[in-house]
Amino acid sequence: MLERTFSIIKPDAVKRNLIGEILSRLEQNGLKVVASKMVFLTRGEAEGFYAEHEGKPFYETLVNNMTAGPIIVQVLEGEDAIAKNRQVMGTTDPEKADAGTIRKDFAVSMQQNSVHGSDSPASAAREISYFFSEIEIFSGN
Ligand code: RTP
Ligand code: MG
Repeated sequence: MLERTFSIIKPDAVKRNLIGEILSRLEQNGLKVVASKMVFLTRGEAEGFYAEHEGKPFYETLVNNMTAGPIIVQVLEGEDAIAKNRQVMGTTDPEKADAGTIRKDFAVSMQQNSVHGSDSPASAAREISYFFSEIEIFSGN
């Protein structure tokens, strides 16, 4: 099924000049960028984006890391884009990630794990609309 997912290239990756490397992995796996911009999240924006994790032990560090520098937010489109993106990303903990995944090859740690990807159709819809309006998304381009 042709699907959209939401993706972030996180501050640790932007800082280390890895935008192109990461985009290549996504594109080579059939994910197409249909919306993209660079933003620098405020604390409030990062807290709102990660509201589902509020109260968890890693929440503060997560918000700190996500506001440590600019990020690329993007909408990816493709066949089974949500699952495909998470497969290309690899598991949250880079040490446990499969060989050839973005996190295995580029992540620094579980907290600085280079990318984000929506985990369900409902999160994809919420996360896309957190950053983009429909007229900024060029589906099927
Ligand atoms: P993401 O949302 O970033 O795509 O990653 P995910 O689904 O693999 O992980 P999730 O459980 O949604 O957690 C969001 C981000 O919080 C950090 N985290 N740290 N135990 C920990 O130290 C821990 N657990 C999660 C990670 O940076 C993760 O990407
Ligand atoms: Mg998640």
